[in-house]
Amino acid sequence: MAKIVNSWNDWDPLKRVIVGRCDNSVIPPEEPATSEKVPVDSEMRGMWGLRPLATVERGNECLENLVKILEDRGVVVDRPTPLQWNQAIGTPDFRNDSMMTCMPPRDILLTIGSEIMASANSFRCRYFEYLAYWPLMKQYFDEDPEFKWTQAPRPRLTDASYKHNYYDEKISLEERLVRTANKDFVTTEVEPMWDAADVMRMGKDLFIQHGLTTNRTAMDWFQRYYPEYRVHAVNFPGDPYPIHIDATFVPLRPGLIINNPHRKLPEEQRAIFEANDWQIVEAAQPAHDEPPALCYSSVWLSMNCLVLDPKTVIVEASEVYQQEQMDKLGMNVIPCDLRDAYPFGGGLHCSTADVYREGECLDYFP
Ligand code: DAV
Repeated sequence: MAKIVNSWNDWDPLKRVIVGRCDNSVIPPEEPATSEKVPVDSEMRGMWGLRPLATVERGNECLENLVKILEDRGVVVDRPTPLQWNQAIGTPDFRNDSMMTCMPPRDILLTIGSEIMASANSFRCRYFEYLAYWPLMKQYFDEDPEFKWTQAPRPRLTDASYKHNYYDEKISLEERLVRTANKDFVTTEVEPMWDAADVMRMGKDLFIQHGLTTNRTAMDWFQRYYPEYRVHAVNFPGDPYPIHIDATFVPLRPGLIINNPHRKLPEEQRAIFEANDWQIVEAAQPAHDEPPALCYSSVWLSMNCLVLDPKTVIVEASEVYQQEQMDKLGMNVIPCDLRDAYPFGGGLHCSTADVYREGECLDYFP
């Protein structure tokens, strides 16, 4: 029996990875937490239902491009088993008219060492998304005697989990930014809620973004669950829609991070990096003025790259400025045409979840 699951950070040599699938993807109906992150002027506001088939096929084609690049380099690629996402769901606490997708895996699965934990997402439409990964989890469990198959405490997601009327179409961008700066988000603190893509893993240290998808109670929960790690809450006041750390603060190798210039890490939170001689570089400008159609994310998916090892990174093919910057930073850049997968939930990092990277748990901030 072999070791299948092992990953402590986002840069050690990647050997095995999960890549999402777009099949049956749905634009979910509005619910307390989701309207927060659909910009007011988005064409997606008020619409929901199965995504057009042609876009699903094209999204899947993009993911196949990524799979091919990975497999050509000897990385083992696993794929989830999509459900019929356009089904209504219910628990004792809520009903929702539909689920969403199994893109992107990065939001759902958190790999720390030999453990993969399914997250505690705050969106009701994502409550059962983990099921798409259960066949893989069972396989890892059967084949790797050290694999820890874990599910974080499931949030109830009753109405008490959200601030109602937090969102009002009339609030201006400035007002949103004031709220972000004050760490006033749509979720309450009645239970831990978190998306795995808000967690940046760096060996002994976990940097977790407090924002629309992850609350303070989740940070407490992490620190108690992993007493041997240091949990750091980080936030990025310049982001009016703060969800997920991976288009904001992205490590390329030990000692080097790119930071979204509109979402700078506050001075006091930079101290730990500076004290340990880490360089925080402003990420290059995105090549696009707008995200593709029917996309939740911002143009900053430009920096949502997949690091294959400390010298090699996959960057979206049209993101020429980001590629150029990576090159100057000493990385070998592999372009991958993936932009038409963005509407399904994200870029190269989002679309994947770590299974195995060589290496061990190190202390980068002694
Ligand atoms: O910039 O819209 C996208 C992150 C997706 N995982 C953004 C964040």
